[in-house]
Amino acid sequence: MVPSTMSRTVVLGVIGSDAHVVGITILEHAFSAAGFTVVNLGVQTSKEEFAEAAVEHDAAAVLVSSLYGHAEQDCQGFQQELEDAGADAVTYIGGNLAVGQDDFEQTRRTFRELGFDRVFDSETDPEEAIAALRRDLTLSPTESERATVTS
Ligand code: B12
Repeated sequence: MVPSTMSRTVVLGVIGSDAHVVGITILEHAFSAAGFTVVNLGVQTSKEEFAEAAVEHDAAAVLVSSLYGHAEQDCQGFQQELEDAGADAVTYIGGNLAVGQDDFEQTRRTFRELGFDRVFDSETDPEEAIAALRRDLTLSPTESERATVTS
């Protein structure tokens, strides 16, 4: 979904009972340095908290992180939650999204079916996600970002 406003706010958090904090800390710094306003909800964030924050901050994007292998269960109904709250945001998910993650294309399909606009693996450079978001929000990419989007 492409948001109607030109907000540059992104809501970021780790979903479910997951306590891995390092990845979102890096993402917070990278998106802030790229000119986005980042609302970092931290670890162990519920679907409801993502939805409430997206509405409260008029977020252009919601970035969900999951490392511990339970993302598929944690994200059931995620898009519905955002919709019910009235959020209008691009949604990305990234991290270690499945146990083992042998076939990432299958993992990507699973999360696309759950409604996420883009799905990133744990090897993703934050710059790639930033370049993708600039494209999705039709913000001008920097020169070095132009060729980096593969997700
Ligand atoms: C440190 C660590 C821990 C620490 C976490 C400390 C903390 N508070 O952060 C502790 C010891 C607590 C821990 C616990 C557990 N862990 Co742990 N942990 C790790 C470890 C070694 C490093 C994670 C890390 O910090 N990486 C560094 C950061 C920079 O990278 P990152 O997190 O991957 O994030 C980057 C990318 O993934 C990506 N990214 C992440 N999210 C998003 C989102 C978007 C939108 C985008 C675009 C990109 C993106 O960008 C980030 C920045 O570059 C990994 C193994 C590994 N090498 O990844 C296992 C790992 C994640 N843990 C794992 C497991 C299983 C657990 C436990 C369940 C173990 C247990 N049985 O108790 C528990 C879960 C506890 C909980 N409730 O969360 C597994 C997950 C397996 C899976 N998914 O298949 C891993 C992969 C280890 C393994 N090989 O088995 N863990």
